[in-house]
Amino acid sequence: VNHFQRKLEADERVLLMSLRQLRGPDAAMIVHACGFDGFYADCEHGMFTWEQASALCASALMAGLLPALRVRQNTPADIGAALDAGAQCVIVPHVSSAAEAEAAVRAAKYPPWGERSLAALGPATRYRSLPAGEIVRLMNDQSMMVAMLETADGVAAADEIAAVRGVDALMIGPIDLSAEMGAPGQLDHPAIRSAYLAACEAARKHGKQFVASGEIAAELAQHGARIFLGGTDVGYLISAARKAADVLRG
Ligand code: 3PY
Ligand code: MG
Repeated sequence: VNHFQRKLEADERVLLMSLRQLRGPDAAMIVHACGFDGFYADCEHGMFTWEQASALCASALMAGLLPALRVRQNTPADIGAALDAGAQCVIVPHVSSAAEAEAAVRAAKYPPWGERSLAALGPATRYRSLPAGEIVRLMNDQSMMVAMLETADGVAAADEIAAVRGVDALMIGPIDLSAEMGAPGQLDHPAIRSAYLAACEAARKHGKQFVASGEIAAELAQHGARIFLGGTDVGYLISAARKAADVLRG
């Protein structure tokens, strides 16, 4: 159990800032200075190379921050690479069934639980030369996995997905969900709201975490969500900079 898992067990909140553009070694310091517990780098839609993602994770681990990476696809190659890069939390997009969640867990856990390939020294173990058995035990215990539900099928299967051993948290992908519904970007749609509430309830019922974001985050906190996703680095930059420009112009 790592520092963040202990926080969650103590019912404390864990705040993650979303990264899209910050890719250098200063990112962890900036995220820390902003008051977040960690970051979530979106490697599905953000243009991070593995080298950049790994440097981000290494600097987060040095700074005592939680490095979370969203992988591009639910494949052993992507999930294994994210964990080898040093991610302590892997966010798997587009999980639509318990079978897909089980496949993600097999990719994320070492045998006998899963099929993750055992690597030698790397950022995930902070380059400590640990006995292989210890690496297996530590990583299987400490790596967290979030299943993103962003299809109607995924939302309908929230209960079975939450029940999968090795799925630590659920999260909604409201943009893809709204697009699938034929209402792209309508994040205040009642069906999106019910998806959040249903997925949060399913997660909590199975003793799992829920990752909350957006306008509904405060309400989800009332329903037991403890991991909170803030906005993106570039979103914060643009909104603050626009305000500053307006002030200067006025
Ligand atoms: C979605 O809303 O579809 C996402 O992937 C959130 O980043
Ligand atoms: Mg999405």
